Amino acid sequence: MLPMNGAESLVRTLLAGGVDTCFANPGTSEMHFVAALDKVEGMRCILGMAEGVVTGCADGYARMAGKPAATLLHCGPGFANGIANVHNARRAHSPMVNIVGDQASYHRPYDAPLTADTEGLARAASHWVRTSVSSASVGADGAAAVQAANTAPGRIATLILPADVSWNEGGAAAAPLPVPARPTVAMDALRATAQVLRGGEPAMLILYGQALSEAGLVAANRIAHFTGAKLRTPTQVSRMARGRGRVPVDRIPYLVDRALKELAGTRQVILVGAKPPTAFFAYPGKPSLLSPPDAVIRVLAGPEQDAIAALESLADELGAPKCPPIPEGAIKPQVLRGTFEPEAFAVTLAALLPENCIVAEDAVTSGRALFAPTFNAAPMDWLQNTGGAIGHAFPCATGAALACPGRKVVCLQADGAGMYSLQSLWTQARERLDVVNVVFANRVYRILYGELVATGAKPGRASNELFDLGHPELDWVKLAAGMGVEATRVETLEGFADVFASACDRRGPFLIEFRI
Ligand SMILES: Cc1ncc(C[n+]2csc(CCOP(=O)(O)OP(=O)(O)O)c2C)c(N)n1
Repeated sequence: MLPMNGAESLVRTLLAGGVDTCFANPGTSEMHFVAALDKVEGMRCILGMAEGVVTGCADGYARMAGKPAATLLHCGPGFANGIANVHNARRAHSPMVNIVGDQASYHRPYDAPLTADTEGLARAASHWVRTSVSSASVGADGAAAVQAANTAPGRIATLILPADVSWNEGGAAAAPLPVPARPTVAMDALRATAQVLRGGEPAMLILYGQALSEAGLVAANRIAHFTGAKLRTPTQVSRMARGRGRVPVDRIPYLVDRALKELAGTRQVILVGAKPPTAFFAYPGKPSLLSPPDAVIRVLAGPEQDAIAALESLADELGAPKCPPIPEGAIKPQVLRGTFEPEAFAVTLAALLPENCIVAEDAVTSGRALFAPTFNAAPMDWLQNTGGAIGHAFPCATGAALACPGRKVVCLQADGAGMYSLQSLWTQARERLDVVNVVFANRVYRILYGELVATGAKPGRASNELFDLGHPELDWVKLAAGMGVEATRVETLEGFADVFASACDRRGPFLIEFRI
């Protein structure tokens, strides 16, 4: 093989490891990596016009492709700009390989303007961080990064690439490193959980990650049907198989009082890839933990373990029937009329979602009622903002569309949150992605009024100014048009139904501003 520089060895290593998509926003320190992308065939490169778009796309891509994309980011500040959606990806257990170009090693002591504590920033958001020290080792570093990202349950790997390490000759592409299999759940843990369920105390299984795949849900349904245990998801799911024919599992409500009510009386909480049920925030006088203080919390499967096998083995251990009926959701999808109201919108959307679509949702208060009414929608996959850093649905939908070119993507985005990453629309237009974006334009940070009251305060002049998005009004039709995405405004559910149905019938990105 001809001699190659560090950057080329890294691109070849990534490709050998199955990483063939790179979301990027490069700068000078990444020029040799970009030149290597020009030279080596096979890496799909997608420009994101803000780092939060780049990292949010990589998250959406990973959730749907089941493998990492690479990101290409510029120095400490570029990585820092992308951290919020790296954080969301981390909470979703999405695998991700961040390549962060940085100052040449000998240039660092001069403290040039973009010099920053890149490693420190990377460490704050990544499971695995390494700075490559020589061209000869970059290939091996890249292979280790891919291995780390692919290690269950899915990890954030960040490789910092000083410019001279990138451009110096002596690079050697590395073969993929083996990825450890998901550890299985020990028989003792299965038997102990079966014992608890046989005891008949009110139990709740909280399912996350793998457990929310179709196979995981089917196994969980066997257990629930046989023992009477309730099934729930955390408030936000990374990816869940939903719709007709799928096991209808509701989520733990966001509002603490409602969540406490849901979990009241539960004596046994069984975690399957999930964390203990915890409120998003502490509020004066309210508990952090949502399960009753006298409930016992047990782990059936940790996030990195094989949750599907654990659920299946537990169902077998209990002697649960193989194919119990799958419960049906209670609410019938239908197009309703009138102005926006969260539940009526959900019932209407359920009637319209295309078969096998992907829904990316960061709809905040407008999305609170979406789960139960969409149990009887067409079968689809549902992705949510798992880390609570808002501005996630636009880029997540964009990355998901790149991962699954044959599937319609429906993006449900609150307007305030949407302003964090609206540049994703430009990427959707540029890549001609099949995404129908719905923006809930209430022109206010509505949720923050509820949070203000929940913390014991009252709205006043400052809060009204800080939560208002209406002066000037955002015009989403013009914002979308300015980025090459066709858009329409609707003000009623029936108007929405018409436009949404025709947007789903055509290909390419579209945006619907739903005025609330
Ligand atoms: C990165 C980040 N910044 C700020 C917040 C705090 N925050 C949570 S919700 C919200 C406003 C959401 O408003 P909008 O998206 O318009 O939805 P609505 O409440 O109107 O439904 C803000 C600012 C956050 N969660 N994440």
